[in-house]
Amino acid sequence: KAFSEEQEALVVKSWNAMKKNASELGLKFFLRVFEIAPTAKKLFSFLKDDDGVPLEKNPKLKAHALTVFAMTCESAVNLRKAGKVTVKDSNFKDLGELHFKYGVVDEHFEVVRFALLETIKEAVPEMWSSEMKEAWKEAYDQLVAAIKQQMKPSQ
Ligand code: HEM
Ligand code: ISQ
Repeated sequence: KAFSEEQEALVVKSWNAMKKNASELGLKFFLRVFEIAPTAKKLFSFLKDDDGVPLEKNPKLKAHALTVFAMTCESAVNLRKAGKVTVKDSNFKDLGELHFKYGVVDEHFEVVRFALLETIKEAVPEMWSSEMKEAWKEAYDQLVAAIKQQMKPSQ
């Protein structure tokens, strides 16, 4: 099924509303991921190195988490416009290779998807609906498919 204009609007609308609390949002997203999968913390170089620093004081953490939100929103826009997602983005040419190198596996993508959806639900409860959930889920799944495609360049 195609990604509709309405679905794009739901994603863009909620992301615009969430952006106002961007730093809180980024921290919550990360904390949610580690609540479900504590061992995932070890994957992030900027978290495993400085053990003493509390998560909320880590300068890299929020920016990284927000990138995932922004890219998923961008994915929704591309899905509607072009019917597909491409991660040829200049900054992160090889997102697939990078995640493979850091030891990210299939289960991690499911944990992050769950955490992403829960974080949105808590950030904009007044907007939240099953349609909104489905739109974000689809945008995320398609983005992940594009990243995974890069993880297996031979296929
Ligand atoms: C790095 C996006 C899923 C773990 C990155 C970076 C981006 C990104 C843009 C590079 C950031 C930078 O170097 O500035 C995404 C997107 C995802 C996704 C869009 C899904 C749609 C995941 C998942 C995991 C994960 C499921 C596993 C829990 C990591 C790790 C790094 C990374 C470990 C390297 C961090 C470091 O520099 O130490 N991700 N990611 N990512 N991501 Fe993801
Ligand atoms: C995946 N990749 C990079 C940063 C992230 C932050 C929070 C959750 C998932 C992430």
